[in-house]
Amino acid sequence: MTQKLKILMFPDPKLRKVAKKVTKFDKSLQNLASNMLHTMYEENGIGLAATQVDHHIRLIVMDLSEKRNEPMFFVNPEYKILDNHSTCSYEEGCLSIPGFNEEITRPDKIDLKWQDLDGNTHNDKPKGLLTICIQHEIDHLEGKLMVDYLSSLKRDRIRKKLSK
Ligand code: GNR
Ligand code: NI
Repeated sequence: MTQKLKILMFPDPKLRKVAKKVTKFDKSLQNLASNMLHTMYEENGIGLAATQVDHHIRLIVMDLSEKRNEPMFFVNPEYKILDNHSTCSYEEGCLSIPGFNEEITRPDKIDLKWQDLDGNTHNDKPKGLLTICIQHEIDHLEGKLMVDYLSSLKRDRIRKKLSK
């Protein structure tokens, strides 16, 4: 039975926890992944990190397809920046910071390594939105949020609005 999970909202301090590496590729990992995917679809998101649903393990779900039928799962993802001078800017949103979209600049040439839900290792140099989204999600696993790239003035304004 698939469940919709509750998403933590900024400035909840639990969003600042650093997620632990996944070591057991079992049924409970699969269950969490499918509940996260369901939650992401229900909330019309393109990605979701386990941290956002208060599970502090290195698991990310994503679907960048138009038809929302191409789920992707990333376990223990890591990336290396291939070129520090090549960047892209994109108006990002976050399900944990509803109602705020902000232009964020990130490296756009990365080498990505991850495991799937069975523990098999993969490696790729992503293109386009995947490059942006995976960095946004890996930030969540590190307890980092989109608003950390903004000025403290802007961040405080968002914090105040969401604390109401
Ligand atoms: O749904 C989401 N859209 C989005 C748009 C641009 C860059 C990143 C994202 S991820 C976000 C869902 C979310 O909060 N994931 O952590
Ligand atoms: Ni987010």
